[in-house]
Amino acid sequence: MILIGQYDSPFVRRVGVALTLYDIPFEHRPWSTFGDADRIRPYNPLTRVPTLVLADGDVVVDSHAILDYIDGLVLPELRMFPIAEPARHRAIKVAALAMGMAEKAVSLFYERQLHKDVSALWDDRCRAQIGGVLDVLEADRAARTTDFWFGDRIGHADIAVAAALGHLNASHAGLFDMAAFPALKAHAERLEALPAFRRIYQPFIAPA
Ligand SMILES: N[C@@H](CCC(=O)N[C@@H](CS)C(=O)NCC(=O)O)C(=O)O
Repeated sequence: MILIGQYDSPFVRRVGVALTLYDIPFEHRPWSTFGDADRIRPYNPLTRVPTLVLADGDVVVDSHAILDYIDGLVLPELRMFPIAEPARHRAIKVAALAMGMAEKAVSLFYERQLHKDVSALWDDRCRAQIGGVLDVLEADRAARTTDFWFGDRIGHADIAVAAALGHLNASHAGLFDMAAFPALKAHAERLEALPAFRRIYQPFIAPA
């Protein structure tokens, strides 16, 4: 299978890290959604990443859908979203909040980068949404004592939070002071030190 997209995208990175942790071989095409849009479009008319091209030519888009697909390739006991409820929806909620926050960070970046006149309304709204998620995730993580969010085994929720924080702090350096979110900071540092995170990494490059 082929994973399209650059690892400075938290959505692409969470997929690359999951494939790596699952030991699923894949090829990587680090194509930019702007500079390489013509290469991405034949696979995904949205020209968004991550885009996963399967061996039979089928294409899966959107990181959550891609993780759903690749989870089906591994033994149930190895899957990084729990299968049983209520653990499953709790983990999916943390991952969805983290990825939603990342979407707002991307949106804020595009607003500031691509518009000559930045909308103060949109800018404020994105910052409030990101800050709100940081507060909720910080409180949740601070109440837990385990190495990972839901115990001693890494899961998609852990990866989503760390990937989102890495992207937020790289694309909006200094916008949020991570000293105010010590549990999330420690969580991200623990994850970033893992070999899979070190391997699936790319410094942030502004879209052009
Ligand atoms: N919900 C999507 C979000 C993906 C996304 O926003 N990717 C960005 C890159 S960080 C992108 O493709 N942006 C180009 C665009 O939206 O036109 C997912 O989880 O995969």
